[in-house]
Amino acid sequence: VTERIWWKDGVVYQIYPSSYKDSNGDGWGDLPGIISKIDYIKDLGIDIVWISPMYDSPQHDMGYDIRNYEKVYAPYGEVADIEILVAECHKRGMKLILDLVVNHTSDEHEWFKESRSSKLNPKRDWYIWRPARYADDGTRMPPNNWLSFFSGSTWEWDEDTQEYYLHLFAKQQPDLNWENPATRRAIYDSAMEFWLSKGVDGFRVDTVNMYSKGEHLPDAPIVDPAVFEQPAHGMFCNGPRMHEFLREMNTEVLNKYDTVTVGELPHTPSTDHVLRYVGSRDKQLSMVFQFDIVDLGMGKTYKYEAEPWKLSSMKQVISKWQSFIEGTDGWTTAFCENHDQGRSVSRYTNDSPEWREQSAKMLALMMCAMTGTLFVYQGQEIGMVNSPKSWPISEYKDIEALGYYKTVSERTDNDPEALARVMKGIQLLGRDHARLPMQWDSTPYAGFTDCKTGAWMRTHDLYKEINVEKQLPDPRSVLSFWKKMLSMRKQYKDLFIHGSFEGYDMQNEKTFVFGKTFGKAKCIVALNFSTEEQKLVRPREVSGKYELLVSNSEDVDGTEEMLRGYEGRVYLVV
Ligand code: TEU
Repeated sequence: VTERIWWKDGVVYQIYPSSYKDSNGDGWGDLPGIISKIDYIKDLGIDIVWISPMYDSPQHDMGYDIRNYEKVYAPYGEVADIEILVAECHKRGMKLILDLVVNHTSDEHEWFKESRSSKLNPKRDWYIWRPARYADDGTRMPPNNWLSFFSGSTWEWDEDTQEYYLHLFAKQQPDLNWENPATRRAIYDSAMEFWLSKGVDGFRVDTVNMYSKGEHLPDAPIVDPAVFEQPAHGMFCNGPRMHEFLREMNTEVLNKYDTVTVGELPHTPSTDHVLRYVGSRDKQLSMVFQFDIVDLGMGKTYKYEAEPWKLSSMKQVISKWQSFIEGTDGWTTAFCENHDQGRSVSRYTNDSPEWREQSAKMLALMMCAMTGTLFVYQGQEIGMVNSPKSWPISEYKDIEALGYYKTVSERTDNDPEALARVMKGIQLLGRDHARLPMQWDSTPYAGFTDCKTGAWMRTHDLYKEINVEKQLPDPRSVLSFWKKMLSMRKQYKDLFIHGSFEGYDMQNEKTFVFGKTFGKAKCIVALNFSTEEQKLVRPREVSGKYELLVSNSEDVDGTEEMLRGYEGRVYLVV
């Protein structure tokens, strides 16, 4: 019997603070803006609110570069606003979790300023410093060939102290040295205890498997002889002391509170390895995000060199990460959007005007039938779609996409074909798509802000068609469908949240049919991932009478042999 814990049955709603709601007209979202929407969130059927980094930051990576863990970024508000938000959530029976970003800080954090000030500074060892290597001709080279997530070397030269420091992400995001116990203590106190003592209910843990890098930091294997820096995930993910650090984090901090943790676990394909993080007896993390589903269609070596993906691959990865906890004491997550991804309707289905609502509802139906804790990203509940293809690169703001675009333009001497290819990748996979202002209504800037000069990020051209105000009263809207599905997920929580998953007809590239079973209860979920009608093939393995529980098409009674374009149905098998 699976343990019933609040964070297992709860639905999480992720808020990106810069883009949710601006309350003071400066063009940036803020905490009072979020507080003003708390009843909207509750009414949607949400149990846990997760806010992406709202800490003081120079915003090179939208707050994932933290200058001070104990301060709120001034345009977002102040610490007291988080206390109000906690209280408002708790009053409504909801929980609040924050983002814990402790693989790195901003280079403007006091700790780093001290660390870089001198080799003799007591905090020198709080970050990862290494001497240069020298080529035969005397050229100075970084300590290894690792490629940063945001292009270029992971090493930045410090002229004053004549050493390099490590940054897996931007050069403004130096990596903390977790080998040093004093660093870990400071992280626990400043980034965690400070907020938990204010009533926060846990954390989404950023890049949780990168803290332990080992001592040696060897070169990554050469994959592209033409370039020096190489993708090197295998060299720094899941390092030797990772599990020890997480156990310590629980003993030292988390166990004192009733918390949840959800860790980001990129580049960890082995189910056995993931289980080591999420088994409940060996307490490390409550659950993790495993990224196979959102990696579909990304270039294998360079993300924005997009590749076609197949429905059979999606089925395979969903099936893998739905099933791996069976018979164990571990737990899993279900998600298909976050602030680092293109919108699911545009990536997995069809965002053309005639199909986008139908396919948004189908994805809602699919997600709500999945085992694990469900995560919904702001705007997903109204079927927001990727930025228009007509937008030039100058509308994009994300350090990752712009970094890659610049690398390719330099490397190819602005070859139009290469740049067009990258642009296509960004139009599909860019992180900015999820960061556009939330579309509240059809007033200027989608009701996100009343700033005369607009929002910090351009509002989607389609905000008059896709917005909350329009969808709220409409029983046929994407939003109403999400609400219905979220309440159905609660009603059938055994099957949907805790059931065991089985995929059928796995090679079919048009339809996705899976079953969920819990004790004697069983349901079949059938989804059509195409615009044409597809035959609903009932799995031979399943016997019993099919009773239609829900469809995203209005006038369907369940006896129809054919699934309509982007139709999804759930049948109870009795
Ligand atoms: O992302 C970490 C991560 O694993 C990256 O691979 C990320 O998924 C990648 O940029 C997508 O191509 C987290 C945050 O979610 C992201 O917003 C931050 O930029 C990053 O950490 C650094 O803190």
